[in-house]
Amino acid sequence: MATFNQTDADKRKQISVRGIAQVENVATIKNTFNRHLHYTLVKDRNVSTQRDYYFALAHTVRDQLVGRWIRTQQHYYEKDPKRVYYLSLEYYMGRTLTNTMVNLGIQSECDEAMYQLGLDIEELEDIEEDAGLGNGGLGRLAACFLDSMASLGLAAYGYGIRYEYGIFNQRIKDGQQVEEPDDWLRFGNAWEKARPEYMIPINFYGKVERTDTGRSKWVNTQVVFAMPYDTPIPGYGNNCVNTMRLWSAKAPQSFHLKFFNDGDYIQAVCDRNIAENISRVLYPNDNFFEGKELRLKQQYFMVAATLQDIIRRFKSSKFGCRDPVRTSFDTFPDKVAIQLNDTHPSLAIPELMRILVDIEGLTWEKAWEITQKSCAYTNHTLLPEALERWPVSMLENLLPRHLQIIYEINSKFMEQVALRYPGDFDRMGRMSLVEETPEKRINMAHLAIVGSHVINGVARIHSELLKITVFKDFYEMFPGKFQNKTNGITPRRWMVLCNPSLADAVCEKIDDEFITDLKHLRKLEPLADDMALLRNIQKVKQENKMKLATYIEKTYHVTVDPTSMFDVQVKRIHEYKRQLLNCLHIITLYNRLKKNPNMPFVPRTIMIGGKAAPGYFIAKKIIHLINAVGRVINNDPIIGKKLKVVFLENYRVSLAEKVIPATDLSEQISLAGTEASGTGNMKFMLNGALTIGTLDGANVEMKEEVGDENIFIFGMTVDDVTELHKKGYKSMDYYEKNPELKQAIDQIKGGYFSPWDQYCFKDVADALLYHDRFCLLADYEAYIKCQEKVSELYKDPVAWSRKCLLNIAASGKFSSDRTIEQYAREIWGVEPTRTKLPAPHEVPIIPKEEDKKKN
Ligand code: D6G
Repeated sequence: MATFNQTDADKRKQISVRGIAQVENVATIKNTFNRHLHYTLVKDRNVSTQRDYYFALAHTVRDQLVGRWIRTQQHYYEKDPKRVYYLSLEYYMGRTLTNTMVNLGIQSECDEAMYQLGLDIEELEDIEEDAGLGNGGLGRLAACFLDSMASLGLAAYGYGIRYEYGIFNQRIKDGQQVEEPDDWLRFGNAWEKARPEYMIPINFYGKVERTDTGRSKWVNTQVVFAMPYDTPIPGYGNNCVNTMRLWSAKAPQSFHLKFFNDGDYIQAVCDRNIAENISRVLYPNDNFFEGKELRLKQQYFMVAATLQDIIRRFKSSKFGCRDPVRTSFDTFPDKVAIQLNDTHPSLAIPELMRILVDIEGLTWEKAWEITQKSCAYTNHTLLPEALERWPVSMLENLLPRHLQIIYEINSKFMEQVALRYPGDFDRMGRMSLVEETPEKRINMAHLAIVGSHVINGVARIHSELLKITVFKDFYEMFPGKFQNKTNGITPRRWMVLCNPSLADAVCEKIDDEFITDLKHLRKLEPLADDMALLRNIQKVKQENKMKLATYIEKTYHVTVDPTSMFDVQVKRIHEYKRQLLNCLHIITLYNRLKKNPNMPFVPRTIMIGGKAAPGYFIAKKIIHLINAVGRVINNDPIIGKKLKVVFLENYRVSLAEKVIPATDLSEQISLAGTEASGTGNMKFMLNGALTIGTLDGANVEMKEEVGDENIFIFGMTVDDVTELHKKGYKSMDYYEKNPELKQAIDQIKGGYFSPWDQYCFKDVADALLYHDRFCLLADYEAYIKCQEKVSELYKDPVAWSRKCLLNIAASGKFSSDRTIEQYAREIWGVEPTRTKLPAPHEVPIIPKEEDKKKN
């Protein structure tokens, strides 16, 4: 139990962001908390655990959401605005408690209430399991977008899957990754509301028949039910609460009826699991396509349930049609925008066609116009191994009617291509939705492009590359369809929540407008020489570093020096992200120190964290190598405190919230042209870290915003990479020319870091020497030199923190509010209202009948 100490007193002084706790509200929160402990948790304080307290607080905070949630939905029903539907197979939400308190503006009240009850709110917050329903950037982006859509007052919905197991927990055993199941629902989930009354049937398998009227009918299907679970998504300070609706698979009563009838009751009940496996587990791949049938089932399951729900809401909405029930689909694209987060939900296109043509009886042409106008597709990667191509045989078996529809879409599209480019059969082959070799497959990106009115990339360089590489032919044919929407992050979670002291320091100088309009951070720019502000920013960083150092000591039993430079690379482990390049730098520093122990050296703590897909052999080897290198360096008395290497086990949203505010140097070192945007880069910038990076993804725009002199850019550009490949890239040449590089690779290859097995990392070294797909060796020298400049600057704390401040000041563009405003205006055709709804205790939203009469 917490006692009052100096830190608590300090926290209480920080009132600019958190506000001043109202005495009446604190009393109400305490009462509600005690009521939930008693009635919901059925505990008294003699037997309550910290987890019970967490749940009591979660329910107390949730109570504050309910009225706002219902009223927001009533408001949408009354006003009937165009609805925005974000379809995503991933939502990497992390924790909900603190975010809800921040967005409702009740953090100081809850703080005070817990304090008065003798509880430490931070300890309770740390008990919440992350909702890890995503792999990395793509899933976290969806989560940031939900926050922004609610904060901008858009009538928006996130639709996805309620995976029973999210992204695995990563344990490091003997330096290697071991995956453990993420049983995140084990203790229950205070934030979701199951809605069994709205279950929806979903069909699989079966065959297609023709009816007398010439319509197609999908028959003899196997049915699985989709059960919705709703999670509230509160906007920041506007009393809007949107819905994230996640579907869970439920076997129908009749599942395997044959077995029931045959008397094998037990087997029949056990087999219900087969149907319910659809929503069991998140596929743990980032930027990689794994063509498994269960994954295809997940995609269709999500899309089919969602579209039924969208159409149900469209038909029952108030305006747009004279009939009490909307019967015409003409207004559908004016009332519905469907955003596809990558191709994962691209079956929405044939599914919407099936519903409109086979069920609603529209003509193909009308249905196609509606589908195209309603759908838009976001591309997230250029890596060929990530592009989804489903085998035709698999679609034919699981979704026979959809395959027919895809063929029909393709044949009409090929006619269009032939008309536009007569005789250009190569082009037709390249643009076809159907790939013929080596196996017949459907190219889902082509389907998504053809079925959408807008296609967007996620950073300027990425959107430009799409137009001249993978989607070149499509861009030539439909130049007007291609847009850019540079990614963003929500400043609520990524500053106010994770770095409240920094938010306070900023507030003190420029007020709190930046929280809802991040461009206001520019007002800090003229204060770059305000020594008091610089000192304050330094102090905040130092405190965050000390806090992280304590966490690292406690969690990994590694002692780090909080005055050393915290150099951090956290993201999924992938060859293109080049964690190995970072590793080569570490080894180089180590070798230099060993050779010359008394050389002047800027101490560094280098932290690397991230999960590898369980089936990604080299990525797992890279984790092993980082840990092996760390073991040698951290235990070498000659190195001492100068250099430490920490692998941050089980990197996830809640760990990011601890690490990012404590970082000095952010590593964004992917090969130019491979990282579509990155969003981690933006989080670090917003929290006052300096970036070392390549001209890749959003780094390009970060450089533009902050100025060349305030970011460490190194290495090849996209054009340099193209040139190099044209010339014929041989990594061996670089190895032979650079003695430090040669030494590092020889050590990896020869077992220097793996005394237990000389050949342990031979594969890794050979990959670099013989198939260095991401040109690490070509960028090595530039990277090392750039790192030297970083160290040089770190010696001058004032110059360093001045640049930190300028980075914070220039990070406004990277708010997901800006991104969402652009999606809203330029793709969805809706105006972000930023309306503030009245709070439940204020006037009613819907006038009661008698009030209406009075007016
Ligand atoms: C609110 C008000 C109610 C409306 C409902 C819509 O509860 O009148 O019917 O929202 O819910 P959805 O149809 O948007 O799921």
